[in-house]
Amino acid sequence: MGTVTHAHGSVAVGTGFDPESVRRDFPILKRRVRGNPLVYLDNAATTQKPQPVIDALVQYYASQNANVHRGIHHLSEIATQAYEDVRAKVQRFINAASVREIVFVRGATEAINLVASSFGHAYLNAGDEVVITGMEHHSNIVPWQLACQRRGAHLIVVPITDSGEVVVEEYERRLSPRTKIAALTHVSNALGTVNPVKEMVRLAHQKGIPVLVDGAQAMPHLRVDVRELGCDFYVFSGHKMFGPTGIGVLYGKEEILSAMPPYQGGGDMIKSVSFERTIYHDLPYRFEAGTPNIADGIAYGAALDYLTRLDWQVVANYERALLLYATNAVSTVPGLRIIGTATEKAGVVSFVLDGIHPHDIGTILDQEGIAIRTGHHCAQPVMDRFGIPATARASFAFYNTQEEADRLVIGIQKVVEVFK
Ligand code: 7TS
Repeated sequence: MGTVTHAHGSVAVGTGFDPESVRRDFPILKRRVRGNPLVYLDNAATTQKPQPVIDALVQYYASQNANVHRGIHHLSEIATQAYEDVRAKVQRFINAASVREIVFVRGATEAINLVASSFGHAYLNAGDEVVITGMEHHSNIVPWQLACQRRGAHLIVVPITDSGEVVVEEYERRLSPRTKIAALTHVSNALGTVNPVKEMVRLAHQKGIPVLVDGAQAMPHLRVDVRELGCDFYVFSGHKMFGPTGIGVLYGKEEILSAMPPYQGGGDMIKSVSFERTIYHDLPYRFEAGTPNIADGIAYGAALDYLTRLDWQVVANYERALLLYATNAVSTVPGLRIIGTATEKAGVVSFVLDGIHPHDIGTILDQEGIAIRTGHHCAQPVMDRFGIPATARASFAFYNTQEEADRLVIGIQKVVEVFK
């Protein structure tokens, strides 16, 4: 015990990325948990925040706070400008065609609910179908179930393989003349699988079917170009990409968004209101009723700036090498089985240990200061598919290190020892 028996190779040196160069930007990574240096491997749940994001939040409240889109006073102008600047940053970050295509929401969950509700209301009818995959997060299942129930439509699920992949032909076969939309995760939070969404979008479009891509787990790991993917909607959460909680994005092609009815009614989403008739605002404001999350939106801009400053190719190579290293390292533990062995993966090592409940793994690792998530990861159908109630999931970000992967392995070895 206490040693890592697999062969060492330096992940950082091999890729030219020094995680220490970013770790110092994330104050929380310096803290100790239960007497040990924190090993934060729950990045798929939420990522940690770099100092510029924290500073932006404080600065906003200390010197800029005002409501947006309404005041003619100085502070309101500053806040509005700062908030709208972030919309333009998001547009550039994902290469959207226009700021009108960037709708601010609370997160991926709200974005999907918005589309399921509004698009569903406009286009779903009795007998229609919505196609999803067998590896969706509950956020990309339940809103569609609700929409289908309301409209008498059906949810069609593309099965996944033992390695946790979608067979593209199986997907294609389920796209029918009744399919009104396909909603697909880019990266699975429970398995780490990266889906070939560009090809899946192309196949759907061949049949005239629009596609929503759930990018919640892709944005922290991949550089996404929505126009290259060609998808109609792309959704993500700021807090999973080093920004604050409570802010996220719905990207939607202007053509399709402008034909959708409002989701919520209220201030800011209208041009004029009378008791007889309300004229809705232009995009994107039509989908942003009420005072938005101004502070977190502005701080999210600092997260985008931070990510923009990184050499993404170098970071991606490092993350890939670290994931491979961690996968090989944990695989050396006797009785450990990895759930999700797709060829293309990002960020996630999900596993089970013979005869040991994942919650016990998580509890013992926590004693060592190692934070992982255990449970069904809001993807219960994935657990059912693999015939297990839960997994232990270590999820990585670019600030994680080879040493942390080693500590994870030592921790898991300890778990095995305890349960011997
Ligand atoms: N879609 C995917 C693929 C996700 O992984 C998550 C959150 C969501 C949508 C919802 O994001 P939210 O920000 O609106 O909550 N996934 C996880 C997870 O894996 N552990 O905690 C939350």
